[in-house]
Formats: sequence, structure tokens, C-alpha cells
Amino acid sequence: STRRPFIAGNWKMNLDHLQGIALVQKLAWTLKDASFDPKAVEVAVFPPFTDLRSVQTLVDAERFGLAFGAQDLSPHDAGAYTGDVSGAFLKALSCTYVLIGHSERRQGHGETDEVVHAKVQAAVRHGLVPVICVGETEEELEQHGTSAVPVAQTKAALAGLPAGTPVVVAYEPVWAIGTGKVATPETAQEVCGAIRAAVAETLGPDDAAATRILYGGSVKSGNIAGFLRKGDVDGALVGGASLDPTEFAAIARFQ
Ligand code: G2H
Repeated sequence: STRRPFIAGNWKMNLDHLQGIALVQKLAWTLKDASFDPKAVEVAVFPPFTDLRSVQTLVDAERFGLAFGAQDLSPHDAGAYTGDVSGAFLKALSCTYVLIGHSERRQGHGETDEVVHAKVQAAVRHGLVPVICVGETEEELEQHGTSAVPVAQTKAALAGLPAGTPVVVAYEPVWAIGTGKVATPETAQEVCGAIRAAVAETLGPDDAAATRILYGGSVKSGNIAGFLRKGDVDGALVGGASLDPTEFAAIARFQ
């Protein structure tokens, strides 16, 4: 396909800004030493909010071809929302992306499809590309079968967006997150294909062809290639393995 593969590192609540600086420096030089071609694969990191200013200052995006984003944003633009962070502030720090609806936020912070939808709208208002996370729990998988829940979550998140809005969708089966249980490439392909059909229904066929759909859940350098060989899997959202710059660089160089 013409879609540029996308390898995204979700640091979650790990690495303060000093540790973040060290990781990004090591990552950038590891990729550079390996003659990594950022035009062939896009690499992005998603540090905690408190690291973003350091990462912005440090990463010479042009030189290293590394992008970055935040792990969450407020559905509101500004005002009396103690503890929240506006998409406007993320944009001012040169964030390209923002994760929305990660299962740890859906489960741990009660984020419903409505909240996810409002956050997607906020991201788009501020010129950020939302990386919308969808996925089913083990229980939902048993009750509704493969694809039903991620497809419904995708449609809810994208509802009302105009065609041509750049988005990324990440399929992360909740039962595969940080558990060491990894979905097979066949399952990932089946669900990512169904998600692409949902993007076609909501944003249209051109957007469906252009949208990158990622797999996430216990991705490592040893299993990435199997996922990327599948036609509808355009990259990975990597948690634990993104905290080791050597391992994360190896994932980015999956070919
Ligand atoms: C899923 C994933 C990254 P991990 O949460 O978002 O984490 O790779 O540790 O399973």
C-alpha cells in the first residue's frame, strides 16, 4: 500500500523528563547509526506531559525524522478544568499526535465512547492527529466475537468528522496488553480490516485507503514483522518495549 508504516512508542507513566531526554537521544542516534530512513517508516514517541517540553527542545524532527505526541488531552479548550491539559498547549509544543481512548483510560478513568468522541473533536480542532485506541476485553470477545467492539468504538469516535480528517486507529485487544499474550497476525489482520471498513463507512473510501491502522499489545522486535506483513496492519503501538531504545529501534527497523 502507499501508507507509510507507523511505529509509535507509548511510554505510559514511565520516565521523568531527564530519563526521557536520555531515551530519545539514544533512540535518535541508534536509528541514525543504522542509517534508518524516516521516509520509509514513521517513528513517534508518546511521553508523559511533563516530558514534552524537553522532548520538543531535544528532537530535531527534520534531522532525525522523529515525531512525538501526548498520551491524552482535555475535551475542552481552556478554562476551569483543574488538572486537564488543552490540545492548544500540546500544539504549542509541536506535538503532532495525541493518543485518545487508550484502554487504560477507558478502564481506569471511565472514558466512554462519548468522552473519546469529544476528545477526538478537540484534537482535530487544535490540528493534532488523534491516535484512537480501540479494543475488546476478554469478556467482550466472548460475548460479541471478534471485531464487533473495536468496530463500534471506531464508528463512535469518528462520527461527524468531515472526510479528509487525518486520523490513526490503533487496535489493542485488552487481553493482550502488557500480559505477554499477543494476538496472532491473522486476528490482527481480521480486526484491522474490519476497522478499515468502519473508516470507509464514516469518513469514506479515500480516507479508509489513506488511514493507518496499527496493532498494539505486547509488540516486540521478535514479532513485529509478522504483523506488518498483513495488508491492513500499518504499524504498531508499542508499550513496554518502547522503554528500551535498542529494542524500540529494532522494532522500527522491522524489515
Ligand atoms: C498496549 C501497549 C501500548 P504493551 O497498551 O499501548 O502496551 O506493548 O506493553 O502491551
